[in-house]
Amino acid sequence: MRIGMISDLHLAPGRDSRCTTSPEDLTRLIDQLQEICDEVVIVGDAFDLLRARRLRGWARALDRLRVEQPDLMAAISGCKQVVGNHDHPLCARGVPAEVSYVSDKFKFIVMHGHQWDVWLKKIWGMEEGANFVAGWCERVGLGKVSEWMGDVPGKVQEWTIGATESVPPEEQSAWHGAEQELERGWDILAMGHTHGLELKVIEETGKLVINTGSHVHGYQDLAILDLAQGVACTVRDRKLVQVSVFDDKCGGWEVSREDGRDRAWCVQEYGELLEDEK
Ligand SMILES: [Mn+2]
Repeated sequence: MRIGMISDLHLAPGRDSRCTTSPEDLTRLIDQLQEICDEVVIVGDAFDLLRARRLRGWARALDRLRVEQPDLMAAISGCKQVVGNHDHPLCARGVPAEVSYVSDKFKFIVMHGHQWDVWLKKIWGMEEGANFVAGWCERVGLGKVSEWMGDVPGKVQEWTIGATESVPPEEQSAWHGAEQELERGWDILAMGHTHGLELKVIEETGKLVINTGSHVHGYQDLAILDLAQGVACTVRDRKLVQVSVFDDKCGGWEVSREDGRDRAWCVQEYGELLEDEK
């Protein structure tokens, strides 16, 4: 089974959308992923529902999006989806917090990753309220304020718990959370949320974490996992970035060398997506 993944599109109606990939490009990308993969999963934050013009106006925002971007919304509805922190109202419409796949070799779980957020964001109503205010700051030209608000949870974490590494506190808690989740019996975990695009092998266990990137910083990110082949890869702007392969001998994942055969395999299999590699 082959699973394609994208995350953190942060789509909203009109000018409120933070998605930097055009609706046409995004629709095409999802359609191509559907062709190549058995399933496509949106790993959370497909929509920016907490920044609607009215507090809790998410249902209306979705209705507007459906009118504005019918093709894109149809493509999205053909995908599996897990909720993120910015579209968790979708729980009410049956979108799950996680999906999992079990093959002969691997147990694989997909979740957005906000589950491991710093404590400030977990206070009831805090994130919803803060995003509502941040959304309006951006609309009235106070983008700097909303940026500053976004930095607060990490800073508070730093002040109260102390920074131990050079890694930003929010990223640190995401990686830590992912490792802990893997210890519950999963072999592979995919997450979004940090907006980083990365394949990371946990040194001690050889387990794999796939971070699926975003579509809000001008990049078009995605990841593909082939469970039968034991090959994972990340793609940015239609160029292959990292490839990781499962080594049967040592029973763990490893990140493939630049000139590895596995890269050639990916280029051959995913050619449709990797226009620039040809
Ligand atoms: Mn998120």
